[in-house]
Amino acid sequence: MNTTHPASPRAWAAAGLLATLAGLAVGHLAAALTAPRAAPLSALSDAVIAVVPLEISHWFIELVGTLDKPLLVIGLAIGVAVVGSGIGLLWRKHPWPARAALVVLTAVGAAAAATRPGLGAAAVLPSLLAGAVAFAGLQWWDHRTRTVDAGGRRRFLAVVGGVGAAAVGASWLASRFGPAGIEADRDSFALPDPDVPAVEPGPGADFDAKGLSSYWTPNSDFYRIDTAITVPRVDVDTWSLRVHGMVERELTFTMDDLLGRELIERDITLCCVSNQVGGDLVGNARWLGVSLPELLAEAGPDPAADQLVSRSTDGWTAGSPTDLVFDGRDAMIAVGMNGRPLPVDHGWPARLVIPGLYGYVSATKWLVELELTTFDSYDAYWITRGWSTPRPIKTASRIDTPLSKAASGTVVVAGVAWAQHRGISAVELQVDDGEWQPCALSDVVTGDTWRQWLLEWDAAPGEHKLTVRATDGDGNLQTSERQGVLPDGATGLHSVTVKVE
Ligand SMILES: Nc1nc2c(c(=O)[nH]1)N[C@H]1C(S)=C(S)[C@@H](COP(=O)(O)O)O[C@H]1N2
Ligand SMILES: [Mo]
Repeated sequence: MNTTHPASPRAWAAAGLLATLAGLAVGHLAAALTAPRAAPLSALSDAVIAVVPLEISHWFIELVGTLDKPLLVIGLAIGVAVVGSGIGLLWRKHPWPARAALVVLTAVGAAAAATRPGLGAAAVLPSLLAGAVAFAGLQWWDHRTRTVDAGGRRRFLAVVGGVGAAAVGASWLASRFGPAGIEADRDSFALPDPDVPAVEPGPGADFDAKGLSSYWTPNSDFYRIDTAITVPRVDVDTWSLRVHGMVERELTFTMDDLLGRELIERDITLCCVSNQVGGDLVGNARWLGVSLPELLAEAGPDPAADQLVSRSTDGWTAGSPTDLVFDGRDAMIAVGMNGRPLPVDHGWPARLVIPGLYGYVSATKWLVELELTTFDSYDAYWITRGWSTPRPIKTASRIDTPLSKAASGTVVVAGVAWAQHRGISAVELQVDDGEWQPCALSDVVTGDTWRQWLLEWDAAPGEHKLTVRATDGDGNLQTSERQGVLPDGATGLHSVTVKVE
């Protein structure tokens, strides 16, 4: 049978879809081998985050929470797939406009990638490759459908589908074992011993109660918050940290430079300004790194510089008050977290940790620059998006256990409380409308970490409401007034309703 069957519109749309998906897969593979953030969908998502109006992003995050990024990527993938099908459909009758549309789609991806901070002009390559594969695929389909029998369509399906599937598999392998896969570097990184070890908190730092957060949050459980669609992959061998701005002399440090300095180790609790009352965007880790004020001092900071802007390799910035950086607290550039090199998700190879400030104004991951400037002359990432300039962390307390059910009799009620750098001096629990009862507090040695609290409650059957409140190290009681997370952190008391049987 060698007659020509003109392909149906549906077949053209399917061909467009398949060619586009194969293109995306090949583009993804090219990025996985070079710069993962340059993958077409990753770069597009990043670009959308950068340009979308504030109101829309707030509304979206409010609606879907931390699903925001996966949903954005999936939404864009569907969008590109729909456009690809449309191009296939258009090509059937109008091949030239369809070709032009494909070029435009390719250019959008390339432009998104090229304009991502920290990526160079070579970042256009994955998108160009994706476009070329889609183009070649549709061109071939066009040729087949116009000249040969239906068997040719099956071959198209097998070849283009096969190219796409092979690229997906190869990307997966490349992301783990390929040249841009930095996990091996990180895993083989020999973390030195500290010159100044953290003070051991002793056995009294952890009540070790069932359901209670441990004093140290394991790296695998540590909350992660950042704007990165694809986590930056930094090559530690070429990494450097530049100190510039209002300084007497610009300085640049390599990883060897950092490791050659005095290494300090500190327990510091990190928390996110967008943590809801009772939420889990908080964790305590043992950080290893170098003193931030000592390193900055070598550059000779201008006393008029009231803001330290720290910049990530992906362009994200935080602005911290220099008076806090230099007031003697353990502000540090960390390279180790809980005895391991910094996990990639938590900023490998180096990040900032400043006790007493929320993450968005202090805890820059994938750190590459420190710039001394003023608050008047520069607004950092979240400040331009409606969040407050740095304010102290709000005193907070959380019930970890029980959360919903308990057996009558003695019930261990326990949780954590934090007010970094001021410390926690008391925690009280209220059962229903009863008196506030003082809770036992775990032993900690600095005000920079959270403290566990615990109360043995004689629980009678029925439904009971438990409410917790803390007092910080300055003697100020946690406020019961409810406030949302914007612009400077939520307030209010955490309550749980427990069914006692
Ligand atoms: N490069 C970069 N660093 C960043 C962020 C970011 O989006 N990009 N988010 C900050 C915020 S808002 C918080 S709360 C902390 C969270 O650190 P973690 O993910 O290690 O817990 O990282 C901070 N550092
Ligand atoms: Mo945050």
